[in-house]
Amino acid sequence: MPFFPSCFTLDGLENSHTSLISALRSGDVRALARAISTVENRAPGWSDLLKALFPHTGHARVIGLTGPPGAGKSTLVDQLARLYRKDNRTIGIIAVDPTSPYTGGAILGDRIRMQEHFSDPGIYIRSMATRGSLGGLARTTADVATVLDASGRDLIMIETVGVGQDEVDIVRLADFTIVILVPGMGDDVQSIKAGIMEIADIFVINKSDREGAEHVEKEIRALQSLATRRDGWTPPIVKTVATEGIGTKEVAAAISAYEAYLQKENLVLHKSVENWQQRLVEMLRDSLLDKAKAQFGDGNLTRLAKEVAEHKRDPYTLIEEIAARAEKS
Ligand SMILES: Nc1nc2c(ncn2[C@@H]2O[C@H](COP(=O)(O)OP(=O)(O)O)[C@@H](O)[C@H]2O)c(=O)[nH]1
Ligand SMILES: [Mg+2]
Repeated sequence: MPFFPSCFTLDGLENSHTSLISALRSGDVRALARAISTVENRAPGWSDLLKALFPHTGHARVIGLTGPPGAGKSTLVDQLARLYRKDNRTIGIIAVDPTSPYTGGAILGDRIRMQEHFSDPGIYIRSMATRGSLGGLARTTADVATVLDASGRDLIMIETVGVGQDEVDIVRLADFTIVILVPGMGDDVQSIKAGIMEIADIFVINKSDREGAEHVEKEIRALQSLATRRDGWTPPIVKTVATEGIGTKEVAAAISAYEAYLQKENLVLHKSVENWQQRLVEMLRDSLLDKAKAQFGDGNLTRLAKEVAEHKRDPYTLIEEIAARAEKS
C-alpha cells in the first residue's frame, strides 16, 4: 500500500510528513521502513521528505564494503554488527546486490544468516532493489542512507558487489570504504576493477584460513607502492576469517584509526566536501534528465532516435533544443 493515499491534500502530505518524521526519529522501525520505501520508490512526497530529514542528518558514520561475490562481505558485516552492538551502537545495513535482491541466493543467505538480529531493534537490515532503480542506484542508496542517518542510527554499513561503476559510485559516497579480497584469486587482484582498488581506505583479506592470503597481501602492497594517496593515508591490510569472527576487532580498529587520522589531519570536512561534490553532480544530472525526459517521453525518444539513425536530423542540434526546453521548464 502506498504510504500517501491519493486523497491526501498537500497539507495532509505535510502533516503526514511531520508525524512520519517524529515517529522515525523516536526509533519506530515501521516508520523507518515506510520512509525508506517512499524514498527508494520515489513515491509522492519523496523529495520533500528528504528535505525535511536532511537537518537531522550528519551523525551517522557510513561504511561501504565491497568485493567479489562470495568473498564473505555479508559474513563480515554480520560480525561487525555484532561487535558494534556490544558497544550499544545502533546500526543500519543496506545490502545492494545486482542478483535479484528479494529472491536471489545471496540475499536469501544474508537473510537467514542475519535473522538472529531481527529481534534486535538496534539493527535494521534493508535489501535494495537494484534493477529499475528510479533515481540511479548510487543516488538512491545514498538517499536511503540519509533516511537511516536521520533516524538516529550510529553506523550504516552498505554492502555492494564490487563489479561495476554503480558499485564504485556507491562506496565512494561512504565515509570509510573497505575492499574485501580473498586468497585463491590468482593474480586477480589486478583484475579487480582498478577503480575499486583506488577507493579502498582499508583492505580486508577474508578467508585467511585458506592458502594464499600472504600472496594477496604482497600483491596489494605492490600496487600500493606504485602510488601514494592524496590524503597521505596508507590503507592497512587486515586478514580475517569472518566465519570465525577472527580479525573483526582489527577491522573495527582500522576503521577507528582511519577516522582518527582524518580528524588529526583536518580532513573530515574535506572528504565530506569531495563526496558532496560528486553527489551534487549526480543529483543535478538526474534532475535535468528528468525534466528533459518529461518533455520527450519514451515514445518520443524512439521516434527521435529513428530520425537521427535515418539521418533526417542532426543529433547535435536536437540535443541543444532538448536542453534549452528543459531549462525553461
Ligand atoms: N572458509 C571461509 N569461508 C568463509 C569465510 N567468510 C565467509 N565464508 C563463507 O563464504 C560464503 C560466502 O559468504 P558471504 O558472506 O555470503 O559472501 P558475500 O557474497 O561476499 O556476501 C559463505 O558460505 C560463508 O560461510 C571465511 O573467512 N573463511
Ligand atoms: Mg552478501
